[in-house]
Amino acid sequence: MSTCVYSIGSNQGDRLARLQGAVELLRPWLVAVSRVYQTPPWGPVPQDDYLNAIVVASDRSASASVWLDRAHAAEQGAGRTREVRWGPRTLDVDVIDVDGLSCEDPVLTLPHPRARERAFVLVPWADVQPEAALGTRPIAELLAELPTDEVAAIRPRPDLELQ
Ligand code: A4P
Ligand code: MG
Repeated sequence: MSTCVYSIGSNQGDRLARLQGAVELLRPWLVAVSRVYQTPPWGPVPQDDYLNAIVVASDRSASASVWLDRAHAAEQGAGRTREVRWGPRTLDVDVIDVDGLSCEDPVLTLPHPRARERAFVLVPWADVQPEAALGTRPIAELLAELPTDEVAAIRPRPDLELQ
């Protein structure tokens, strides 16, 4: 069995519908979906707030590259075009972790190299897998090391729910 943790994010158009579209594409393998959070944009590009969530998926036989293909298929389904790195997007689907594998390949780097410093990944992940680890570090420890204002800025949106 292979288990993949995805971070999904959107800050263009109908953001909740974009996230729901990713959940639909991943539904055959769906294990858990976090709450929806509104998050300030991370990175150097000024842009609107994101909605972010975490999706956990399992498949008897998927390899890590199959999980990446599914991420790209979900992005394409949302009509995503690749423009500015870290810029606004209809849908971003990042592979955060696959079975604790470690891989430096630029096509698929595992675990996701920036996940440990991103409250918008760690906060929703802790919703669904509070005992999870990223590499050798429990995510609860990584979260405790992030600046408290960055963690506090990840706001649950109980009015928005992924089905
Ligand atoms: N790639 C390598 N490893 C991975 C991985 N673990 N998961 C490769 C996904 N992709 C991986 O990604 C560039 C290349 O990375 C791909 O060809 C893939 O093979 P991309 O999606 O084409 O480009 P990108 O998303 O613009 O760049 P990057 O570096 O992936 O950006 P991020 O890290 O995805 O950041 N702020 C908030 N609040 N919420 C967000 O969701 N997202 C971003 C995007 C910026 N700021 C954000 C958010
Ligand atoms: Mg990405």
